[in-house]
Amino acid sequence: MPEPQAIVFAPPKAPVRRGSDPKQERSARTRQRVLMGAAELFTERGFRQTSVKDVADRVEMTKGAVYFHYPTKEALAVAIVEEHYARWPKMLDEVAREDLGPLETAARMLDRASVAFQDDVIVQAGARLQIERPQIDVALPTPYVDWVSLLESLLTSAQEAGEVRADVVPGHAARSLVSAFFGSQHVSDVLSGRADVVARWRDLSDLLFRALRTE
Ligand code: LUB
Repeated sequence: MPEPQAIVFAPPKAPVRRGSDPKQERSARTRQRVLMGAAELFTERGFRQTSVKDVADRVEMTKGAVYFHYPTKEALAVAIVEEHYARWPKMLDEVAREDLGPLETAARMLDRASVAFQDDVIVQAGARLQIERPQIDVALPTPYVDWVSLLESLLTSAQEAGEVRADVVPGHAARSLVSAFFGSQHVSDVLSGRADVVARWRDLSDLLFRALRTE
């Protein structure tokens, strides 16, 4: 597959080198446990309806232990949104190894994203926190733009390879795919708690990619 013009997701962060220090490993595990507990609560109740005490109770720790790892509730939100975004370059690395064409890579990435929205509480919480951005007094990364850039890059490569209709504007089509995906997963969340998010995205994806492909 021709390399996408630019891998626009930030490169995946190097995995934390697990030193032999058991204390450091225990602290990392505790930090992750707190993050997952907060992600569950942010997904279930939202940022404003979740207190640090709620997080401490969910993970059966003291508030002090939570504050040791995350000094504020906003710091928890930032960490979760960053973890949400960190999922995508890792996913792209895995999908790129399947050596699909650029158009199939785009489709596969979105399919995999729908599975992440079904199963991954960090992705679910990241999406809800981004919707609640106006209520969170901390700078959060701008959503959607990295996905639009990646899909534009893949659709441009696909068009150059003759896989996408010549009259398609890759940047516009990329924005439409991200908007369609976000809407599809949101409707599934509201109507079914995302129980049907993968199937419903597949329906919409089939329609959209059929419209993009050259005959
Ligand atoms: C994804 C959201 C929600 C885009 O990573 C992101 O930019 C996203 C931000 O909350 O959906 C999925 C194509």
